[in-house]
Amino acid sequence: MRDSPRIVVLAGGVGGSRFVLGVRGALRARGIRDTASALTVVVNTGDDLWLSGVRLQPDVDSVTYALAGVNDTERGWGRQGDSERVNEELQAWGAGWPWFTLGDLDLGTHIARTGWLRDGHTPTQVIERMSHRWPLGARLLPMTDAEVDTVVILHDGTRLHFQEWWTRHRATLPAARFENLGIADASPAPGVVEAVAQADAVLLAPSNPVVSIGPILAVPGVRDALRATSAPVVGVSPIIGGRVVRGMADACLAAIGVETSAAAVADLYGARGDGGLLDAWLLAEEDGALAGEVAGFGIRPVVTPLWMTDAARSAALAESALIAAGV
Ligand code: FO1
Repeated sequence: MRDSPRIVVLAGGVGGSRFVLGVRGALRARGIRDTASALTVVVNTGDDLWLSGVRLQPDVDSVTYALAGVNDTERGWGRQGDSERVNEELQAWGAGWPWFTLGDLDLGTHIARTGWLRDGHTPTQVIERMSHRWPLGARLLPMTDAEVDTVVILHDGTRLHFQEWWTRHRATLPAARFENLGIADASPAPGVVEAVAQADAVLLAPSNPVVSIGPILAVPGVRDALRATSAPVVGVSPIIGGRVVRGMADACLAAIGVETSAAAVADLYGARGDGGLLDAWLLAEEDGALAGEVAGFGIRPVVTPLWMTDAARSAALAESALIAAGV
């Protein structure tokens, strides 16, 4: 293996951002300075949307802001210390969504992105351009350059944009299923398949398995790339002690008929030896009793602390994932 391992992380949302920070921290702790060459993050873009004329990429921005150290750590989204003057004006005009806040600094990001997209740049090129502003220490790739926004279909057939279901209704309307518009015709963004093929380890962040990791895996070609890579694929459970750590992943799991349990999510991803993806699965000490069940699926269980309550714990978790992957 090379001195500096090549790590690919599939990520989205707050859990994904914290984990990516942890991986960068673990690589730095190993003395790797050029973490941007070692760490590629494939980010979910299924949460993206058009609102008030601008393109939002919530998960791309969450990962970018977290790596740059400018994220709002309390809310979990947007910029630290942001104001909402433009948002108040938009509300006064009746533009946008009254339940969805666009911070002033955050809007700067959306306006810059939209301008470059309108100029003809692809999302991959825009993210590359945006990653020059701060030393992120990672290469960020969108899962696809296609727009594949998530739609939630309720039991009565009502269709809502994922962000309306998530932020307005706090995922309380029982969902029948999720659909990523046009995903069957999408292809992985340039560099995604190559990064997975050349990786020494592929890590699935403890992100929402249904609406964060699910859309990445649903881009035609991504699942095949994961199954074909010689790198071990290691996942981290987003469930601790039978509960979601943050967010409303339980509502998403319920919609697809999966129990909110660390073992059930491992089974959802499946064992590599059995047509699935995982070689190993990190589960919390609180869920240690499920290790036998996970092993029974043909996935190697690794019981380890999963709480990412600070940078040191996130880095320790990432280090455990790297060790589980044999790097
Ligand atoms: N989440 C909210 O709960 N309320 C909001 O008003 C809100 C605004 C928002 C603006 C930009 C952005 O990038 C994310 C924003 N989020 C907001 C977070 C987002 O809805 C979700 O948490 C993620 O998409 C799920 O990962």
